[in-house]
Amino acid sequence: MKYQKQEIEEIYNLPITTLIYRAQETHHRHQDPSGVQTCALKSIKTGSCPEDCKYCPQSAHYNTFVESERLLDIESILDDARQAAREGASRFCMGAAWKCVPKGEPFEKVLKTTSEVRNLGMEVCCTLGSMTKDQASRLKEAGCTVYNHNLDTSRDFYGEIITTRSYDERLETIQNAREAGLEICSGGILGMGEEVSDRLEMLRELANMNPQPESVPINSLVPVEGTPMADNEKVDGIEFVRIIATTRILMPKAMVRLSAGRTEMSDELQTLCFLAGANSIFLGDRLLTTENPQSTEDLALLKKLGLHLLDPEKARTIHRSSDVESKELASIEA
Ligand code: SAM
Ligand code: DTB
Ligand code: SF4
Repeated sequence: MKYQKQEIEEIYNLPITTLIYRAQETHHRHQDPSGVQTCALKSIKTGSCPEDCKYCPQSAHYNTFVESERLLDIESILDDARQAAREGASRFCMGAAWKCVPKGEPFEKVLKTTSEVRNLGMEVCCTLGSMTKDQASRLKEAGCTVYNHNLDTSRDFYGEIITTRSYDERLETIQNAREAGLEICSGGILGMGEEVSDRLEMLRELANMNPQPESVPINSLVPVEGTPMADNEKVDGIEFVRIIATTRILMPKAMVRLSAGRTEMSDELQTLCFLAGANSIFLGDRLLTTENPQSTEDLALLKKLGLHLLDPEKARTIHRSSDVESKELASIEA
């Protein structure tokens, strides 16, 4: 059974009390409700990206503060991974500003880095652009757990923000990762000028995947000077919370990640997001190129809320199993 547009709209538009109640019910049934997954991010190859994603400071099409850097050495990435593990991160996510995963030496280096990070005991996530099934299999063999590749928005709105890569190419990379046995991390960005209906359409695409993505990052646009989205208006906080709750209800077993944009959110808004079913954050003072809250502040907030850090194994056993029955569960809960 696939989700239809109308039923998703009905969930999203519920009175907020009922919406959050339903999201909490789902959250308590399928997740450790007091656990929060913490992921660290590292840009291993920065800037000069040939893609024209209008939100992105790393695109070569726009003149931004980002200084390009070649693929980093394994040792310097490992230093950051060790630091992330010490700070309490359960997953280390490596991002590269590539159109697609390269062949030859750079890819061999990524594979070696992946194995070494895995040996530190953290889950490894990679986000390296488009990827063939063969490359996906090699990443999996090297110890990569998850591949992040976002849909970003609805199919209709997508053409307004990216022209150099198609929506179908994105779906193909996700499929390649899935067939190679990698878990899928896929979500999007709010605040790019899209309508609420585009956000819901993106959630429909994600929720109708079988199996559903194991992680769904919901980013709030970080407007960066020099990109065409530098002056975009901030997303309404309540609309953001509604999307988090809808994501939780539609994808009960996924880790719903409160991703970019948290530096602009109050503790209270983030708390509302946790109440609405978010259970994962990026930990560390930097995302890829932009700022994230200090980890000390984040850990203090989690402590104040009585939430604990999920260890990697626990997070995995909870969200790992097949999602075929998710829709049935969502209907039962209605
Ligand atoms: N190049 C790879 C790709 O596009 O898949 C991996 C890195 S890319 C930076 C990963 C994701 O970061 C994008 O898909 C987008 O959702 C998010 N992102 C990039 N710039 C952002 C911004 N300014 N605000 C919020 N999210 C952003
Ligand atoms: C995701 O959805 N958000 C992260 C991660 N996946 C790779 C990236 C956010 C990037 C924000 C802009 C920057 O720091 O460059
Ligand atoms: Fe390149 Fe990824 Fe940024 Fe798009 S989002 S410009 S693909 S780094």
